[in-house]
Amino acid sequence: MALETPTASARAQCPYCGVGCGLELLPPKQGLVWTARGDRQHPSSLGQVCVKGATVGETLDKNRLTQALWRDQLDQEFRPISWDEALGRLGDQIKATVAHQGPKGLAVYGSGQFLTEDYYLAQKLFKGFLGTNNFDANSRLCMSSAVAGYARSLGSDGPPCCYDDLDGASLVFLIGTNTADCHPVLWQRLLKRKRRDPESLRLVVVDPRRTATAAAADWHLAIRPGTDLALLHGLGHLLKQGNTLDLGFIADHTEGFDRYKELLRAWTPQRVSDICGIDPTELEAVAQAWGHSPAVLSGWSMGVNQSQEGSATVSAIVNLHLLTGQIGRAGAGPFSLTGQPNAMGGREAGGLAQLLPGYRSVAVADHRAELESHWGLPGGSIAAEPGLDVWAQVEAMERGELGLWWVAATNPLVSLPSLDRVRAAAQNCPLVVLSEAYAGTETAAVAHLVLPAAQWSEKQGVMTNSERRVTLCRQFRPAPGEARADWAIFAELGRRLGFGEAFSYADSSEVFAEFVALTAGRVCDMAGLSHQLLADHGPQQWPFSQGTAPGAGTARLYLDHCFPTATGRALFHCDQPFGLAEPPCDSYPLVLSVGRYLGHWHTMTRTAQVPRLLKQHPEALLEVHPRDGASHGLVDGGWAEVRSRRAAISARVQITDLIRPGTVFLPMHWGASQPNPCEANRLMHELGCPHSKQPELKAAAVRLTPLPQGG
Ligand SMILES: Nc1nc2c(c(=O)[nH]1)N[C@H]1C(S)=C(S)[C@@H](COP(=O)(O)OP(=O)(O)OC[C@H]3O[C@@H](n4cnc5c(=O)[nH]c(N)nc54)[C@H](O)[C@@H]3O)O[C@H]1N2
Ligand SMILES: Nc1nc2c(c(=O)[nH]1)N[C@H]1C(S)=C(S)[C@@H](COP(=O)(O)OP(=O)(O)OC[C@H]3O[C@@H](n4cnc5c(=O)[nH]c(N)nc54)[C@H](O)[C@@H]3O)O[C@H]1N2
Ligand code: SF4
Ligand SMILES: [Mo]
Repeated sequence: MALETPTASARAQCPYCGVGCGLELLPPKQGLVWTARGDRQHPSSLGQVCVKGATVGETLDKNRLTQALWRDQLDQEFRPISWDEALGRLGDQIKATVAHQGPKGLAVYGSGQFLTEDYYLAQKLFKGFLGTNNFDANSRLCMSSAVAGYARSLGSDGPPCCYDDLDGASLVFLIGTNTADCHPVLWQRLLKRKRRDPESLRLVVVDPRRTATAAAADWHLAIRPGTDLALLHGLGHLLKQGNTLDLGFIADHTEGFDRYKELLRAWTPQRVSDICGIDPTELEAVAQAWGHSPAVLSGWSMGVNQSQEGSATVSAIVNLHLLTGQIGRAGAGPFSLTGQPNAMGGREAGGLAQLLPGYRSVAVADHRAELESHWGLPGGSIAAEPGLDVWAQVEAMERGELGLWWVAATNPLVSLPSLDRVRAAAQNCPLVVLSEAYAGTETAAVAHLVLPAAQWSEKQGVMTNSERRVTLCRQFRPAPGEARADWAIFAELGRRLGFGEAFSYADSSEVFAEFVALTAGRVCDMAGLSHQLLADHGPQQWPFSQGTAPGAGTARLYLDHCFPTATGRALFHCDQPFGLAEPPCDSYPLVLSVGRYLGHWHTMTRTAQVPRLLKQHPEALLEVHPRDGASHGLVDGGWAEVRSRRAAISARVQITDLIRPGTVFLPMHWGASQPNPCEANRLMHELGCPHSKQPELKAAAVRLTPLPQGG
């Protein structure tokens, strides 16, 4: 079904953060620039947008890649080549690698900025037809701990809550999220309510920095980085002591309470306060508020997920909801705030190395068999072992074990930790391919072959936002030059490799139809959705099984308190905190945390095209507490060398009491190709959560030295 290209205005989900606001795009009056405004018909955002969504039209045309580029050696200049030559070279390398090393010599690193159709075809081609599970995505750096935490506590991935819960909650517990800057439209919704009726909503924020989010909270718990798990156990201890448990819910719908009760015993307020570096009375006040609130909603993001205790911390959040029966009803539940616009769709389509489409797992024989049958493949085609997660891909390149590293819709030479190691590893891979929309990214510097990608607005497909709402993103502009949609690139390659029929699609709506059929009966059932239905009736929330009426999707999961575990009960988890992977020490006495600014998006390929956003945040600033500033001889506006065990960079200093003493902060945005680079991730390490394999991107031990003006 080919939908007509809109000529007047078009509707789509915003291509930035996981709030997934609806945008209405208005055609250019003069020149090329489409303007974006909030789509009042979109149920997730009701016409609201933030500065990034509102300026996205300005990012679409500048600095684009329009042709495939090739070079034999990394020290040569790129030369333009045809698609025919590009796909020929790629196909040859795939065949040669499979012949010499087997399919495990291939690895793909994709992104939560893919459309669901892009994701799905990559799984079909690599996990299905080529027989390697080495497809991972930047969600490994982002939502992987939420995925693992939900699965181990509730039996499946899938955020159970929805945005209307922000209106129904009486306590909102935000931990490791700077919602004001990173999920601005959700934040404005919450803030409006708080201002209108302050008594109706209590707000807790747990963050080592007094962010704009923390500044509006009733209680800001400025804990030491990496002590969230102790804090949550301490809250559990006090909830139990205060007799504010829901014993009926615990008895009927959970398992493991006795062990958890034992664990909580040791987490006394004094012990927790000593570990977290907060006052015990604050902890008590928050526990009181949680225990006596009719509806508690918790929200979290990277301050929780990017930790070696990421999955354990997610489970500890869920523990508190189980303890108090605050799940599976309006206004309540553990709600992970998704980072990227379609990281949710990626999980649905199986876009991590251990997953298969439809919330399936490569390790489960029945799941593999279901996929093999759907794809018309012989039994045993899909490998039974999880593929290489992205850091394992880097290590495999270091050992010379990969013949192809294909990076698509992500910029790992800015966003992965330990960048010097990543660069050297990539230089050790015979073919690095980059599918990218913009010219001159940091990752292009290690690529032999660059494929020009059509981006959002230039291709049609769906995205799923944090509240499980699926929006059709229409194509409303032509792709520049020879740029092609990612799904179309995977399909064409599949045909060239001889898998003809299985990769022949008239358009992306056929790809979507094939994918949703696979979700029937799964937690993420979308079998009733199609491009046509989404075009006719607007965005819909899953589960949305075959035959569901438009608008009758599912706002909240687990209303029956029956969880998708073996016993139907949710599980208490008892993880002991063990702190940061790289704790501060005499040589590296400070903890560096790396995160985001309101006006920039990740590696700035898009937001650096918008003058207003560059003006808002012209450079990276190293936030330092006045006490640490004084003890290191640093002044506001001066320069510092920031050194970790891996590298040293220079940064301009901002002295501020908004950060906890002992902690310093840098934004992640300014990579090596920016005019004023500040490569924070050269300093970071790759150690991460044993369950989710998510690196601890929020903390590395560093020391500071003043530098002469100008760095
Ligand atoms: N403006 C903007 N918005 C974005 C993005 C963007 O690039 N720019 N990216 C999107 C994506 S992909 C993501 S993943 C989200 C990220 O959204 P957030 O997670 O909200 O953003 P971050 O700034 O990475 O980190 C959040 C906070 O974690 C705190 N933190 C650090 N260490 C700890 C800790 O040990 N414990 C606790 N409790 N907190 C800690 C930091 O001080 C920081 O304020 O944002 C999305 N939205
Ligand atoms: N220290 C530290 N490191 C971090 C984080 C942190 O908080 N601290 N956050 C981590 C997190 S949560 C995330 S999500 C990552 C984000 O890190 P990245 O994924 O590296 O960041 P982006 O700049 O969003 O990269 C997306 C790339 O895809 C391109 N692109 C856009 N649309 C398309 C398309 O349709 N097709 C193709 N082929 N390309 C396209 C863009 O131009 C851009 O270069 O960073 C991670 N790294
Ligand atoms: S809040 Fe997120 S989804 Fe909404 S307009 Fe801003 S960046 Fe886009
Ligand atoms: Mo993210």
